[in-house]
Amino acid sequence: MSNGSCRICGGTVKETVNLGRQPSGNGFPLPRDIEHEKSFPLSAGTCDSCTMFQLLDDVPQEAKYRDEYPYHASGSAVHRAHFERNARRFLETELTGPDSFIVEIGSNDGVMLATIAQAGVRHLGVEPCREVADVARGRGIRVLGEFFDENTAAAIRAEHGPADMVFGANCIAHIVFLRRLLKGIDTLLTPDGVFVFEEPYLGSVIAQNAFDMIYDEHVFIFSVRSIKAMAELAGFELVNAEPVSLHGGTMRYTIARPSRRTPAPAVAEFLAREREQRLAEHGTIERFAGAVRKIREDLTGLLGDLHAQGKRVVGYGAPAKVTTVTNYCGIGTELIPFVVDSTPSKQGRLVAGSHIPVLEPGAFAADHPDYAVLFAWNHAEEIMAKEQAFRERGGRWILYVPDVHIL
Ligand code: JHZ
Ligand code: ZN
Repeated sequence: MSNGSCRICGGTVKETVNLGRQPSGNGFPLPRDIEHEKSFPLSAGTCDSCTMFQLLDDVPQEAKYRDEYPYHASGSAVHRAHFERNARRFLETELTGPDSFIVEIGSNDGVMLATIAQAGVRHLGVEPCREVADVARGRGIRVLGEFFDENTAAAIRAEHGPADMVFGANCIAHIVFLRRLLKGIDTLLTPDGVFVFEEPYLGSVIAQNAFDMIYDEHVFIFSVRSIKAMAELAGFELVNAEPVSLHGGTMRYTIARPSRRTPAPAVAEFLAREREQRLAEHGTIERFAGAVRKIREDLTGLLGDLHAQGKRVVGYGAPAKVTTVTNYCGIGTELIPFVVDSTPSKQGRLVAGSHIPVLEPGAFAADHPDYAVLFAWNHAEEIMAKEQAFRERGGRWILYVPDVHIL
């Protein structure tokens, strides 16, 4: 175990969870490209000073956010409905002026901005991954194909004027140079503007032993306490924290310039709850690391037993999480011959590192296996509703969070 330096405050980050060497979570290489696959150390811990949970090592940004970045945020009906609700709320609260302007960092395929664009409100997505950005453009959304930092922010302000609101979902915690991003927010926001972002919540990750939320893209996993510290270091104030049910537990944070907004009671409430849960303490993360080792033992034990009994087991969903789980547990095609996923850009590719093929969901429906490991466990309801025939024919789901169990 080794220590690192906090990307937010310069404090000491103590390595507490070590998931070994891993490829990039959303790598999904083509079979012909696996010989060029790279791997990186994947370990994490919290900062002694500001409490930010973070990875110890960096994976180069360009290795992760390529033109053909495979994740499409519109791939789930539940997610589409959620982001449309977000957009409607923003239109009713922050974007009510005659010429309001919203910028979204990491706008992906336009899942949120589509509603803003339809309402005719000025907007700009900032998205470096070309294929998803093109999908958004095809929906009538303006997108700048860049990474967001203080320079991009200055260029956007020069061209479009200040933004009433900046939004980001499932991407702010990806940004190694978060302090530069916050400088950009400072450059871009109007005096009363807000930066709203929703990201996987450390409290939920720990409560559910969701170790598969740890992969190269998730440089940080935020808590209310660490975001409050980060906001203050950057000259902002945390004014709201709202839980969101996506991705197994997400928190939506609102930060504003100091004394411009009255902080919602939820901020103090979550801070108190995190203190009670000892979320910032190394001991808590050490217990989590122990639970994760037990999940590995139980899952490989169960899959090994089923294999010995001649049962057919496949995987359902190819989220980035499948990369962490299969590589950490050493699960390959001998135990899981394939996984299915509805995202066309992942089909025909392999899970990075473990090289399990990703097929289209028809491969599951055509010949139901005895068991399916639900790697997209955060979409359990939507997927189980869609795949009722599997259960009806006696198929069983295997889940591995918060512990290994069969449904
Ligand atoms: P899903 C994403 O991670 C992406 P991932 C990102 N890296 C991030 O930060 C986190 O979220 C928070 C498929 N699926 O949403 C679609 C079906 O096959 O859990 C997806 O490939 N059938 C930005 O990758 C995958 O499952 C279905 O019916 O962990 C789910 O990926 C449904 C609903 C989904 O995100
Ligand atoms: Zn720190």
